Amino acid sequence: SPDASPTRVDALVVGAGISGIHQLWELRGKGLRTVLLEAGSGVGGVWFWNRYPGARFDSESYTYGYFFSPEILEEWTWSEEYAGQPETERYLNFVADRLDLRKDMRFDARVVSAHWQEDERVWEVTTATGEVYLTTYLVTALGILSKPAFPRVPGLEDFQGEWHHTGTWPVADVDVRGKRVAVIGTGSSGVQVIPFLAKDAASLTVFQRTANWATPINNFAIDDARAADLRERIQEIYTRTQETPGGAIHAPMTESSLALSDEERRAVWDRLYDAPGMAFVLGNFRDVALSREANGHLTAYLTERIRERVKDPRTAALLTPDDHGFGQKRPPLENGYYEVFNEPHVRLVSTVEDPLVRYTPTGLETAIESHDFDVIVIATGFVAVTGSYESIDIRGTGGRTLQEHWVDGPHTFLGMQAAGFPNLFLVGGPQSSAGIIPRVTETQATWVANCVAHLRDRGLSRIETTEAAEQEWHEHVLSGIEGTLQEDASGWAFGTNVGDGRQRAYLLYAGGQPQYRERIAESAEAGYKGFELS
Ligand code: NA7
Repeated sequence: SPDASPTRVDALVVGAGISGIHQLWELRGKGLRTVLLEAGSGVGGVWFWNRYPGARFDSESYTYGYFFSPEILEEWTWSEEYAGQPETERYLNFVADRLDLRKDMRFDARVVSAHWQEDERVWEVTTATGEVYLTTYLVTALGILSKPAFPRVPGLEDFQGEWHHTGTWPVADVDVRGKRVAVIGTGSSGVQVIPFLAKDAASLTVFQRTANWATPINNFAIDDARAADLRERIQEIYTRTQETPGGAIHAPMTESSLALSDEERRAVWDRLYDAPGMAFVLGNFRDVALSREANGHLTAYLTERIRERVKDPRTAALLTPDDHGFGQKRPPLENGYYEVFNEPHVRLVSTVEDPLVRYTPTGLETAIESHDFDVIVIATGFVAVTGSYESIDIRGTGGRTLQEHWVDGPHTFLGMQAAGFPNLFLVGGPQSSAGIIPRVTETQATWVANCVAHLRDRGLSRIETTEAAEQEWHEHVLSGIEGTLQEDASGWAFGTNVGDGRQRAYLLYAGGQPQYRERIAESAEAGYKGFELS
C-alpha cells in the first residue's frame, strides 16, 4: 500500500531483460542488497514482450546469450542457430532459476518515477502500484527497443476488431485462421511476422511506408555434433565477439569492393546471400558503409534478387527501397518474406502512394480506399533507446528531469551516466550500444558492479559525471559516424521513425565494441576519470 514504509536497498535494477538479469547477478556478487523491478509479469524483456509468431534472434544464439557463467554455458544447449522467441524466453527463465535470481525480482512492478534525494544520497523509486524503494544506486536496464511506437493515425479506439502491437504481443495465442488481417510496418518485426500471418489468414494486407533491404536468415537446427563443437570452441567464439565491431562472429571485409570486377563482387554476394544470419549485413565489404558507389553496386545486386523472387514487377518495385542505401537502416533478416507477396490472398499497399487516414470500427481507411479487417497487427517499431526513459519521471539534482537534460537528444558520458544524475547508471542506454547488445551490456554490468564496489571500499557513496565529460563523449560518438553513410541515415537509431517532431539525434555508438570497452576501462583504471566521486 502507499502508506507502507519504503524498502531500503543498496542497489536497484530496473528491467528483467537480458541486461538487467546480468546486472542483478553482478551486484549481488559484490554483496550488495539489490532488488530488481520489472514491469512485466516474467523475465525476458524483449523476449517477454515480443512474442509474435516468427520473433527470432538474427544473431547466432550462442553469441547472444551469456558467457559469464560456466554452469549456464555447460547446461544450456540452443536448438537452432537463430533461436525463436519461445526458446529465448525459456533460456532467460532458466538463467533466472539456475542462478537463483528470482528471489530479488519483483514482477508487475512498473517504475513510474525516480527522484534523487541529495540530502540522504538516495534515489526514491516509486512503482505504478505505489510501492516506494530507497536505493543508493539505481541502474536502468530498460532495453533499447522497448517502448512501442504507433502510427500517427487517429481512431484506434474505434476499431472493433482485435489489434496487437508486435512489441506487446499477448501471452495467449492470437488465432488468425480464416481472418482478414492487416499489418502496418515492414521493419524487422513486420518482416518476421508477415510470413506467419500469411500462412493462416484468409487475406493479408501489408501497409508499407518504406521498403527495407532484407536478406535471408538461412537458419538451421543445431544437431548434437554442432552443439558439441560449439561447446568446445566457446571461449574462441567469445574471443571473436570481443574483437569484432558489432560483438558478432561476423566482421566487415577490409578489401575494397570497388577494386573488384562485377563478376567478382557478385560471387562474394552470392556466397553471403546464402550464408547464415548477419553474414551479409555485418560481413560485407567495409566500403559499402562508406562509399555511395560501393553501396549502389550492392543495392543493384539486391534489387535483382528481389525481382527474381517476386513475380509481379510492380510489387517487386514497391518492395525495393528507393530512399536509403543498404545499412542506412538496420536490414531485416527474412525467411520466405518476398515469396509471400506471390500469394493471391496477400496484398501490398504503399502508404506513400495511398496514406493511412484513420482506423474505422471495421478496419482502416486510406486516402483512396476503405478496408475491412478482423485483426490489425501494428509492427511500427519503437521509440528507440530514449523512449523507455521518457516513460519514467526521472529527476536528478535540483529536480531537473532527464527529459529536460536530453531535449536535444541524449547526452551521457561513456553511455554510463548523465550529468546531474548522480548514482544513476545506464545499462544499454544511449550512446553506448550497437551490434549485439548483450555483448555491450555485459561489459557495462560488470563495470557498474566494480564501480559501486570501488566506492564502497573507499567509504564513498556518490558518483556523478560532468557536463565537460559529456561534451567530450558527444563529440566522440558523432565522430563514429562521420564520413560514413550513417551521416544522412534515418530510422529508429536517429529517432526519426517516431514522427512527433523530436530532434534527429544519433542514439547509438558506432565506434565499435572493442573501442567502447577500452574507453570505459580506461576511465575506471584512472580512478573513474570523467566522474566526480565523494
Ligand atoms: P522498425 O525497424 O523501426 O520498423 C518499423 C516499420 O514500421 C518501418 O517499416 C516503418 O517505416 C514502419 N512504419 C512506422 N510508422 C508507420 C506508419 N505510420 N505507416 C506505415 N508504416 C509505418 O521496428 P521493428 O520492430 O520492425 O524492428 C526494430 C528492431 O528490432 C530492428 O531494427 C532489429 O534491431 C530488432 P519507416 O521505415 O519508418 O518509414
